[in-house]
Amino acid sequence: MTEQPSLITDAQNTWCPGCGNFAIQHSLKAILTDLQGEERDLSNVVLVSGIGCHAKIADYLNINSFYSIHGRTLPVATGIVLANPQLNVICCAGDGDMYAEGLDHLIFAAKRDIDLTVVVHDNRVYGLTTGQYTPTSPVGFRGRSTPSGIKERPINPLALVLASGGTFVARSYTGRPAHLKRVLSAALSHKGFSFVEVLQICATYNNLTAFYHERVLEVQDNEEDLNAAWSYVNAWDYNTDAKIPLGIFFKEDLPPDPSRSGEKPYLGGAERDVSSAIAAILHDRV
Ligand SMILES: Cc1ncc(C[n+]2csc(CCOP(=O)(O)OP(=O)(O)O)c2C)c(N)n1
Ligand code: SF4
Ligand SMILES: [Mg+2]
Repeated sequence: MTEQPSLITDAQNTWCPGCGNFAIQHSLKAILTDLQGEERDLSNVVLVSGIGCHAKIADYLNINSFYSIHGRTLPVATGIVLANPQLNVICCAGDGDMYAEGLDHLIFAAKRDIDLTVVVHDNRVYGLTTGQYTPTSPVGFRGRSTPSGIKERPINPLALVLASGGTFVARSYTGRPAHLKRVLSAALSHKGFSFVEVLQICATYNNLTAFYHERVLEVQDNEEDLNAAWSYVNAWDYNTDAKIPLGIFFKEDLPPDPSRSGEKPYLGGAERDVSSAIAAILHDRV
């Protein structure tokens, strides 16, 4: 076997001890190591990160990466997929990143079944900016900007993605590394839009380790049964004390279309006419 470069860079790691980002980094590294073992060309893998603690993964994993801006992983990743459909694109985004600033992009990427993988590091807090609430923080969450506790109810991101037409919808947890690796690996193999919500421990501003350990429950994977998918997704609303299912809740392989033969629908054929592609996307949005 050819000698492969290390998958971890020399950059100094500044995540706090106990941070769940380490588990996501190690799971991705383990998957990439397996790919190296199969002599797969990792130059076809691109990681796009947002801004936040999670985003430093782009500095720490030694693969092609694009450190984007807050809430804009998906526009960048979509552009990369359109420009070169052969690439395997992974978006590592924060919950603030994806569910607040970037929410509309998530809905449209799912709707369009863009062929990429979204991994949300959902620590249910703005970690980098020292502990403000996010769309998935529970009622009563006390953060730096809300010392009396928030009154808003959280959103359920899995329900949102399922309703938007996501063809691979899953949840895992940084406290279950084997499960995390399996689910991320399945997401990366999916042809189409794959979405993995990862419940991630923030050791400093929102340490929910005990809460999750008591409640998470690995369930059987479900493929095309939409009713089963809805019952998994609705079992926990990000606010109650219910059991929290982990697993692949929905997977559907859409019939072959141009995007699955190496040509993306917006490119309108074999020619990669980027200006027509952009015009087509804009037309679709208005
Ligand atoms: C458009 C924009 N708004 C706000 C910020 C400031 N900002 C940087 S990181 C961050 C929070 C990140 O939270 P999250 O996405 O949950 O990532 P985490 O740090 O928790 O991994 C904010 C609000 C910014 N950089 N850009
Ligand atoms: S603040 Fe939280 S999310 Fe950020 S590095 Fe520390 S433990 Fe991790
Ligand atoms: Mg966060």
